[in-house]
Amino acid sequence: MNLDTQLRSYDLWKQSMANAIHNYQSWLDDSSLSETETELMLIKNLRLLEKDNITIAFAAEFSRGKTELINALFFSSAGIRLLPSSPGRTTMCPTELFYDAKEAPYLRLLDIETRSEDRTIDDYKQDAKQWTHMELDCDSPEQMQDTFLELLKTKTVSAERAKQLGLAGSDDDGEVTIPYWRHALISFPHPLLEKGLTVLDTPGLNALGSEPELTLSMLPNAQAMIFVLAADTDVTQSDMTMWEQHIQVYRNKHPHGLAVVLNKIDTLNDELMSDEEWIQSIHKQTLETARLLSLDEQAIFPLSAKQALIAKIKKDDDALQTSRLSGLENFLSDRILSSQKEILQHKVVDEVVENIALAGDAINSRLKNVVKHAEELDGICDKSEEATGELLLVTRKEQTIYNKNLTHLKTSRHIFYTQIADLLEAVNPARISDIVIEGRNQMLKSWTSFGIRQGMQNSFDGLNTLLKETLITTRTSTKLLDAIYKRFKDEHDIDVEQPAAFDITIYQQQLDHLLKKGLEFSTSSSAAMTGQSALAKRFVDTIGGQAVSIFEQAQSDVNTWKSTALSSLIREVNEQKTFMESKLESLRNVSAGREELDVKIAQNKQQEKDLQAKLDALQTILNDIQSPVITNVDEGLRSVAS
Ligand SMILES: Nc1nc2c(ncn2[C@@H]2O[C@H](COP(=O)(O)OP(=O)(O)OP(=O)(O)O)[C@@H](O)[C@H]2O)c(=O)[nH]1
Ligand SMILES: [Mg+2]
Repeated sequence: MNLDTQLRSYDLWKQSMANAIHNYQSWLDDSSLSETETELMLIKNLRLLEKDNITIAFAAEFSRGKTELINALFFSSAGIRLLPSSPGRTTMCPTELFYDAKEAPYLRLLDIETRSEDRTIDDYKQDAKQWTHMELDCDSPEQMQDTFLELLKTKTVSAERAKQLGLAGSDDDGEVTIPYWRHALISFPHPLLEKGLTVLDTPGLNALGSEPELTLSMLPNAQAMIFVLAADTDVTQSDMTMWEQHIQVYRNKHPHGLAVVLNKIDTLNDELMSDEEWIQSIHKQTLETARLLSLDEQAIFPLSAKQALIAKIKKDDDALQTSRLSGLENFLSDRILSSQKEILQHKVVDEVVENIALAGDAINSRLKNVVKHAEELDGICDKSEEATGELLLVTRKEQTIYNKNLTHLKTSRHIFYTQIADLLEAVNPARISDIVIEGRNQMLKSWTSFGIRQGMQNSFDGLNTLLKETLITTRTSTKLLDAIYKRFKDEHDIDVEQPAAFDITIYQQQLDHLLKKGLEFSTSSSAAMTGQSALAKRFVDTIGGQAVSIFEQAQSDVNTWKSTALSSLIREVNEQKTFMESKLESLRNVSAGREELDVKIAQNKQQEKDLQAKLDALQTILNDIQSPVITNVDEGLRSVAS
């Protein structure tokens, strides 16, 4: 399947999962089992599905053909070379291509001067007014082509100013050429972009070193990275630097997300060569590239982006085949989409399925009660009035004990909430911000890359100590919960699943990972950073911002724990309470006469049937979520449309 078909089927998969979640919401309402926490969790997951997008990033030294490859892969239908690609340095700023349904197609540009401000690019993205906005006329490829020339714009400034902006300039007092724009956003109604694909084009090594956000957040978060080398230059020293400093880090994080392209294989051919000789020379260079990067030969995609673009525009299938673009296309569709599916599976499906299991438990236990009561009612049929009276008495006694445990549950919940309040204070992002800012100020004082590393290490030690403090509170709370659950299980046979406790190790790992990334970056860019306070400052801010968001996540997880830790037990206990009351009522009625008893028995039968039907419906929803059936993409598209 090609990338287009795969993306469409991926989109259908997400839609059918969203449908199943909607069905589950209605089911919960019908079963009087909906709760705020569950409702919020489902809404969160629906949003994840809606917002999910796939980013494919292109990184390489300048002039390797990244932009040409993007044109060939995605934009040949325009019939022209849509994004500017030319010899020498071409793309001057990182460029994101995506589709924004809320507005007419546009190119938005962020001024390079914003680098002297403290705000991150992500922050600027929330504020459209800060960008220079240009409309794109999709009916006129020429107009778009013209507009995109902005991506190449540069300007001349003093070396001093370049330094202030954190851009590496020459050391003398002369003038330097710097990019005019810092970042570009292109919204364009292309079928793949409409399905949630984002393409990230980057300029060469210089830009990576000078825009920490690109290196530390945009590239690492991409689902696929395409590293481009060119056959006409072989693998140069700066290609190797890029590989070692940036691409390998990515590969460690996403072992299946990286593709290495050996572009411009057409340049290995000349008119005097036979096809066989040309194939041999491509093979030889592919092997050599694989050896230099210590990769398998299969991990390298030799191709010609230029030939592919021309062949696609001219609709020349033979030439397209010769360009070997399809190998890369297949890689993107197979690997990337399936690994993204796995991630969503993990994030959305697992959580919803776990919740469905809890709901199933609740209905099963209702069913168990109803069946038990049916037996009791049957038993009463043969019993004397005296025996019925006795049963009434026993049930009343049970009720008293039950109510006592209920009071106990309420007190325990109160204690648990107090402990949670402590925990929330310990991971309070505002407090973390203070630590991060303090660390940052310390680092600002000692502006050597050693100072930065030292300062970063100290701040992270501080953050880790905070996390360790939470460990004791978490343990005490878990013990308390265990005791409560055990009590209701032993004394009242209420056996509900206890939700997973807050686990701090996840955040410890994330902090460690962040620190490692930060240290790696500061080592690789130390030359660029020394004396460049603007760059160093932004780097520290990027790292600090990510540390704060780790704690934000921790806080939100503690809150989830707070609301889920006892909720299913309380729900179950309340159900039991209602059931006990209705049992008492039936017993009282039964003492009044035989007819009443028959009515009760019939009602009970009906209840049993209803509950069974609910369980069946739930099973269908579960199947739909776990393995939505999308047999044929086109059929699926039709059925979704209807
Ligand atoms: N012969 C040949 N030339 C190519 C091929 N792919 C790209 N080129 C040319 O190489 C030059 C550089 O291509 P770009 O796409 O601008 O390279 P880039 O990696 O985007 O470069 P920067 O934007 O500067 O980072 C252009 O003149 C392209 O036409 C190819 O497969 N074969
Ligand atoms: Mg380019």
